[in-house]
Amino acid sequence: MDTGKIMQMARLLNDTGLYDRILLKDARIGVIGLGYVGLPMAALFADKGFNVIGADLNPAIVERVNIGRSPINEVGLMDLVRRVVVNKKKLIATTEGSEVVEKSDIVIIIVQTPIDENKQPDLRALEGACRTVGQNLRKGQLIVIESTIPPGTTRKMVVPLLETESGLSSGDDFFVAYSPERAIPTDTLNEIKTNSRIIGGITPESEELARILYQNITIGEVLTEDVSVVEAVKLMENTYRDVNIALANEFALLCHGMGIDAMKAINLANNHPRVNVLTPGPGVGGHCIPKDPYFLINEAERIGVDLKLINNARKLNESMPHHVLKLIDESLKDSGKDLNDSKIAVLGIAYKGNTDDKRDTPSEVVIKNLLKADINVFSHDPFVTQDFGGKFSNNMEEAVTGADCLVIMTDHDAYRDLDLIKLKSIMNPPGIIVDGRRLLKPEAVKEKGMKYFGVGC
Ligand code: SAJ
Repeated sequence: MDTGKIMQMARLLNDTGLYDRILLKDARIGVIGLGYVGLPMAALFADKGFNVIGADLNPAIVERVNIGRSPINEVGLMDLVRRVVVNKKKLIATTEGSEVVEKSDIVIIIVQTPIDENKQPDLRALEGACRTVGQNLRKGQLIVIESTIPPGTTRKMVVPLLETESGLSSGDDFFVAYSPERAIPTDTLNEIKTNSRIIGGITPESEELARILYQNITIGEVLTEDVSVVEAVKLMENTYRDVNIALANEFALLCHGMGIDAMKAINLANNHPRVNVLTPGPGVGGHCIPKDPYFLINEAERIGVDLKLINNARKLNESMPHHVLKLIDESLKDSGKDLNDSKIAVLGIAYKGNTDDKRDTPSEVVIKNLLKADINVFSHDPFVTQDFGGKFSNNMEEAVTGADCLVIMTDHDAYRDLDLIKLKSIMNPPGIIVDGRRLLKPEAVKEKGMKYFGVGC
């Protein structure tokens, strides 16, 4: 370690004591935002022995956490929350962000950063959290942002807000770091614990404090870089996924036209050691991938760079629910049926398999468009409790009985092994299936005398 670094460390130890307190698990951690990643992360720190206080504006979430229950369906989270709240008494929740800042040495902000109807970043939740933190900030605290943010936000928005509201100076009086969450919903706990973590501090001290903090909850590498680079890394990761899915979707549209099975082709292509094409589907949903590329697109427009590939990938993925609508119409016409007189059963409301999250789900576009055209829509999902205006049921048989067309929108495990004989007996003949997720084998469906239409075949 060079002399400068040693002096910085010495300053940390002397001035704040925070370094030691993190190592001793004596630092108190506050988490603002108890959502899909905020709660799992808060619970993991609590499980490691830290006293954690979390804030969420939603009183229902706070109430549920405080009785030791998880408000979301995520593998292992219910048990973990019960353990840290009820048994270990290491995690409590409140609706007051100010209380979190007052009672903590470290505050992690992990709130939603959506886009608005014009696809511009909507940073109101982050701004509100930064103001609350700033107004209650004390010398020596470490503030970490985990939300996905547009390039430059830490230096241009977060730090100035914290300084203005507190009257303190970052670097001299308090520490700021950016470390985006990188865990995939449905495997969140495991990925927080094992994925490598990237950290950018606005000073070397901030970076070092954040580094030793996160080493407590991950066995993955903890990598550090300039804060602006780290902001760009997170956006690159999700944009890469969006573009890769768009490639799969475009190929699927081509294969559909050519009468070739895109899944067979992609699976074989992925056999090549340097190819990893993702899976085509009915669209890209969730809170992250459909909006993160727009953070890049907006910044590119501002500085006059034309992002052709990223823009077109987004448009293509946004068009996929409309391709499903086209498949529904085509499949009914093929059997001499009229969409207007048909009953459509949509299987899957969540944006992807085995989650209860329906934010930005492609099913919303499909269901709302069918309803707008006055079509009779029934829907089912094992995890959610309502859809977007159709007749929803948690009982699949109820949703599917009498349907002319069954549309698979979500890759829930529960839909992988559908009983085709049963389906045929309760659907209107011939029993049309539009498989947006390619969960069923076309040959198996056709063998039963039913009709199969899938994305990419
Ligand atoms: N999808 C496809 N085909 C695929 C994979 C996904 O159509 O081959 C669809 C899904 O069905 C879903 C959407 O894309 O509708 C997004 O799902 P996802 O599983 O790709 O991603 P998320 O949004 O659940 O989580 C992503 C992850 N990012 C990456 O893997 C690069 C996660 O690690 C991030 O933490 C998360 O975004 C986030 O919060 O940013």
